[in-house]
Amino acid sequence: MRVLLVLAALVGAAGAERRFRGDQVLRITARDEEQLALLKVLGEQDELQVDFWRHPSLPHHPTDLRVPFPSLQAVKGFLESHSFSYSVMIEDVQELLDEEREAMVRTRRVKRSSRTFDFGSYHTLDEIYSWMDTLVEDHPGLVSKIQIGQSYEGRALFVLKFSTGGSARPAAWVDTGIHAREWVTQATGVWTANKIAEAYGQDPSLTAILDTMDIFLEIVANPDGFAYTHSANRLWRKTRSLNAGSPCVGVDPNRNWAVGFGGAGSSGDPCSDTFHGPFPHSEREVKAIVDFIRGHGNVRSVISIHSYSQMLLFPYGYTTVPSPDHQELNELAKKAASALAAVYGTKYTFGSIASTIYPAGGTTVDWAYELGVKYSFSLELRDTGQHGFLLPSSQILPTATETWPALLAILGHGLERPR
Ligand code: 0X9
Ligand code: ZN
Repeated sequence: MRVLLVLAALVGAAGAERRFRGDQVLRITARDEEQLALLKVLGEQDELQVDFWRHPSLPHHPTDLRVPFPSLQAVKGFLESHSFSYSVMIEDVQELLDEEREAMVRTRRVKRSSRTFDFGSYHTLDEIYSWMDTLVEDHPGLVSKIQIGQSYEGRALFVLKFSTGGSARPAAWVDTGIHAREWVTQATGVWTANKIAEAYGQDPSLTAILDTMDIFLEIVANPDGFAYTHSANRLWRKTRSLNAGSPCVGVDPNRNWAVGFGGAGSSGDPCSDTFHGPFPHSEREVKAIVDFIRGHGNVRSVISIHSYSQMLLFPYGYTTVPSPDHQELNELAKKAASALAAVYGTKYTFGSIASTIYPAGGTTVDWAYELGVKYSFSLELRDTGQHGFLLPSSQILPTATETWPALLAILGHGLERPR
């Protein structure tokens, strides 16, 4: 009975929430450039309202596309008439959303006190922000919270600082959740923050890292978008800034950086999910990170965490030309990916962004690399598309656990080498 009441209250409160009943995610494989071009055209048909979960890249690489129920017939007809090969990855998006919501309701019911936190379930922004305070209280000599700015809608942009002292130490920057809907990343950020706090003095590699450098971790890099995924549209990706002259909201915070801005894989259309924004660093959420990293002056590695696809990526994203450090970054990525695979056998591919996933101008890691942060990496966490952005919460702990040794490999490497 109580479960029913809680559910009814939630459904009632979520009156404005967007539903995805009957929407499907299709996996499409283009066999040549001509078919790739057709997929891009499909994405530009405003009336179809399709949503790329994985953008078209190269022939024989998969493209994942969420198709709203009312557009299914038209899209499938289009694919069949051009003899594409495709399969249905997710039969009904709403079913996964319902399961996710029920799991969150169940966790709330068993939650015993404000000091217990379930790392294996998804949480709201308020829950994450208040958990951050308890982490700081529990580890006062190691963890502090700083505010690096404010979001478009006025939310605080909080960063956890892990430091064992010293002055002007080199640092590592890690962000999760810059794309709002990539929920396993914020959850991994929370788990990782807790792990850092608990592993110091216990785990020799983390201890060596923190004895020499500080770690800055921004768990919810896009709080407006994240709040919106909870209240209105679970599949929201962008920021929530208003666009002058357009009814469409938001900028893609992973196309808004100054390097390769406006180039390949980004869009000038405010209605697009890859809209680069009116000018570089137009988004407060992006500008805050830019100012912080520049102001710090001694950031050695940047790790920007996304989902999904199981990839470990490095510059460049804006061009397929290899970066001057390609060889070293590739070696390090290989080492990190095998450390990750050693935990549960999860396979990650690695390489430059442009040649591994697809060209993308204006991304975080290209900007950081061009600033002089040699060890700039981006992860795409689980899975490879079975659930995509709607990864069941039962996979949070294994995802975070296997990612940890990969993070240590990258952070430890940055440590050993002079700039
Ligand atoms: O399109 C993107 O921004 C990334 N894929 S995602 O599904 N997370 O949106 C790919 C771009 C390069 N990857 C990263 N920088 N992580
Ligand atoms: Zn992303």
